[in-house]
Amino acid sequence: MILYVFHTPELVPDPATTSQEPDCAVVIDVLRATTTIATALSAGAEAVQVFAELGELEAVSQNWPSAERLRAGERGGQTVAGFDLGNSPLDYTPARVAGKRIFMSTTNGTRSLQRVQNTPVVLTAALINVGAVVEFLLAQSFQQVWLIGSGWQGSFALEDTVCAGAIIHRVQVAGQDPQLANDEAVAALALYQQWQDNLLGLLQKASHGQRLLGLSSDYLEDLTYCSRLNLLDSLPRQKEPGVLML
Ligand code: 3SL
Repeated sequence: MILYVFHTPELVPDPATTSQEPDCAVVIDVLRATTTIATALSAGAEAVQVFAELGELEAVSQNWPSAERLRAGERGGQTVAGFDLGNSPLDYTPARVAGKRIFMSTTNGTRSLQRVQNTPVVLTAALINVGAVVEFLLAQSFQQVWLIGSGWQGSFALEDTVCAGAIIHRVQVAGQDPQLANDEAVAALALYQQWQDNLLGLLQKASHGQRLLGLSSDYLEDLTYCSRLNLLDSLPRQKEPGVLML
């Protein structure tokens, strides 16, 4: 398996100008979109449908029965006014989301998903579901897999890179010897090896962790949850462009 890591969606090669194509894209936004997606689906949400733009989300979600939908919106770490939910994974309880379609837009994570939505297989990963992601990757015979961080508005994010490193580490521990095809993949593995025993400490140091804690110290609960390795056996997978299901 050839593994590439891209720190942000902007660094992903443009399908229109490259012949390079992965068999599988794994989108990562540990703080917090992909942690929330894994949690929502594990809590029984019917699907999570993602949008880069809030206007498009509002238009498409109108066509869904109102009792069976929830609108989730985050900008700058805060819930979008008038939406049912923000992006705290802790709000996605079975009582709230079971049977519902979640129409979601976040600052960075949903943009990353949109960037690779034409890849044959698209998964989402967070620290809480790395085991399920790696189990799936090992069971397939993918030639080339891209691990894509969401970053923050075009910049590198420690938490997404450490998750990419955790995936690479698990693939190696399982006895596979993946080819680490770019420097980012080597660096991601090194970051994970350095921080694997203190993932919460890394999330607290990360600029987006700091941003969230600056909004409210209550977000420490979110960071703690997002740092828990392999908590859920949940594998969100794109079933049609922009629609993730188990
Ligand atoms: O950028 C994103 O997509 C979000 O996950 C950011 S936040 O953690 O909800 O602030």
